[in-house]
Amino acid sequence: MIKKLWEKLKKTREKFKNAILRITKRTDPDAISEMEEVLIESDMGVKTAENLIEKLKSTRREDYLTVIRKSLIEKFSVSQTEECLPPCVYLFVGVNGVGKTTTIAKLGKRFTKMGKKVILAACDTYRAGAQEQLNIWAKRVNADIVLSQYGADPASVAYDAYNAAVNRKKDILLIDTAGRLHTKHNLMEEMKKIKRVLQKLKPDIPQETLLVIDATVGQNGLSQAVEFHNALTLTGIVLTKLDGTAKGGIVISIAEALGIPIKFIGIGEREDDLIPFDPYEFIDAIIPEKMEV
Ligand SMILES: Nc1nc2c(ncn2[C@@H]2O[C@H](COP(=O)(O)OP(=O)(O)OP(=O)(O)O)[C@@H](O)[C@H]2O)c(=O)[nH]1
Ligand SMILES: [Mg+2]
Repeated sequence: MIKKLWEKLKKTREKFKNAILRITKRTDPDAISEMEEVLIESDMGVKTAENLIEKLKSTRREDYLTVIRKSLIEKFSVSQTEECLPPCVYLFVGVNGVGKTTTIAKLGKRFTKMGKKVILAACDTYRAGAQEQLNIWAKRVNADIVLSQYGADPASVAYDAYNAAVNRKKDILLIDTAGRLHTKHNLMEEMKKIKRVLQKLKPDIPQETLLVIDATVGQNGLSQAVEFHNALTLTGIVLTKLDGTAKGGIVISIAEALGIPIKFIGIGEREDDLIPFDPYEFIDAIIPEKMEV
């Protein structure tokens, strides 16, 4: 797993590596401002980059790497996975195309491999093909599914799915939702309604409300996170498409700005390309202790 993370985060790592190696070897005053630029470009956020640079100004060059790694790791809040009485409900939200449905498939596979009984709820009744897409994944990852008609009320599909999960004695219910409606306002209202309806069934569900963000959009992901968090009180973030981007620093930006734990990261399109987020592993993969390696 860690080897895979290392491979997939190559682009972000290369970016940091070039900057850090450059700056540690130079003594001219421009080196540090160049470093700041690279940190900002990696999408870790202007504030984080500035704070880090301030720290570096009073740090010996040979200690740069240690200081950078330590300060970044400190940004992450630790996520505790609480035990829940089955069926545990995960609601996935996010704008269109970020990877919600794929993440559900990947997570479904993780859980079925752990011996859990998984059921999916196809609450995207909006986008053409969404029902069929989730149905194909359900078969592939060995999960049960509750499908619906296009145009149906997603909240009532979620309601039915929870009841099905209880009746069929499932351990985990993963709820897929639409990414685009006529307006952003409609999307938020629809997500809030799903949550309200579930909470009427049982006040402590969904146990997880996870926002899926596409890492390649960089700082835009941060504004999405703020908006969704205000509307839905998120419990975590899934950051997808970290493979193929040098913008891996967005993880740090989000963790710092919102204090919401990053729960999983997506590093590819296949079923196994989802990893539970571990701040230490992540920092090791983007800013390793030994840069020359
Ligand atoms: N490279 C890469 N591609 C991903 C990852 N996760 C999802 N994708 C791809 O992103 C595209 C969109 O994924 P979906 O899961 O359909 O996204 P969605 O959020 O459900 O989209 P809507 O239902 O239209 O809102 C697909 O082509 C996926 O294969 C990832 O971690 N890495
Ligand atoms: Mg989808």
